[in-house]
Amino acid sequence: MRSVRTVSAVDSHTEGMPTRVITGGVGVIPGATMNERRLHAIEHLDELRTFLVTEPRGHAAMSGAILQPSTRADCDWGVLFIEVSGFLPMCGHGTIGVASVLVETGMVEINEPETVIRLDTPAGVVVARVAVTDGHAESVTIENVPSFVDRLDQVVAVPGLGEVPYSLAFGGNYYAMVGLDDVGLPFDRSRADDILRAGLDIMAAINATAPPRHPNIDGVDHCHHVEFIAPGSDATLSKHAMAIHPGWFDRSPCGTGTSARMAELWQRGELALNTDFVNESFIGSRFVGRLVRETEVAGIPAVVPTITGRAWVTGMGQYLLDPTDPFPAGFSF
Ligand code: PYC
Repeated sequence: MRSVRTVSAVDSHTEGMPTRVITGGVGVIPGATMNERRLHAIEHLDELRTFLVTEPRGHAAMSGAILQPSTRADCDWGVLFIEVSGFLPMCGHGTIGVASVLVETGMVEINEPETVIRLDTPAGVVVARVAVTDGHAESVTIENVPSFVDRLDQVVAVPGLGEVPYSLAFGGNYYAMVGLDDVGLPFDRSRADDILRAGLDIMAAINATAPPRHPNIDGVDHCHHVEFIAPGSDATLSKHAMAIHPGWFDRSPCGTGTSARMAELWQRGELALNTDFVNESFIGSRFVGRLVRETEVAGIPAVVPTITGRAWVTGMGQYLLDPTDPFPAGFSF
């Protein structure tokens, strides 16, 4: 075999959603913070991301995380999140996958029954508490970055859909939250293409007219996720279809989306601190969320969420690049 690039990975899935955890072959990405590394990677390393997540090594709903040395003394590892949609500031299912892989591979000191791992992410410090039995990661609770509402009960004009009511919140990424009833679609995977089309059109309309901008994190300035809320959802149990740019659904219940949704429910006075909120994905898998304290972000009222879910290791591999490969950066279909 010949290869001009060799990248080592441990593959996992979190409640159905893949996280390819990159453990070697990338080197240290320049930047004094993980967000600086993310911005550097967006500019200079996009072909590494597409090499790892698009076809033929990945697929249209692939996601991963590149391990890095932490840029902070108080964290164990740094993480850069990669997806078909780009380099995310934060990813909940990805963090649960990373924490599980770190435990299962012994890349952190393991304590039973709980191993605490502090992760340096582009959006801030995320603490993962891994329930460990006999060296096995049983479940992970992450304490996410502060989450807050950007706007409530707005309307956006979307070609083909008309005036669509939505709210927008940050939970590590920006999420537009839209009732499926409001776009006349059922919570039914047989209508996935129609739901996805509606989601992409809503994102485009929001980004064209009133894109969000995080007050503290550079380069977080668009909405690439639409959380379509199923009829009958409430502040105890919510079901949703998460449409993500450029055209796929989260298979997991989406940790940052669950955080954004809890911030919205809290802002409406419908979800109190320290109360379980169950969020179910389009494939029926679940995260349990909680809001653990109030805080603020640049003067905006915010909450700190925790998300509990499970991840499983699915494989280990080395991804190679033959010098004659006609698709050195992969491709999207
Ligand atoms: O779990 O936060 C998440 C996530 C973001 C995009 C896909 N999953």
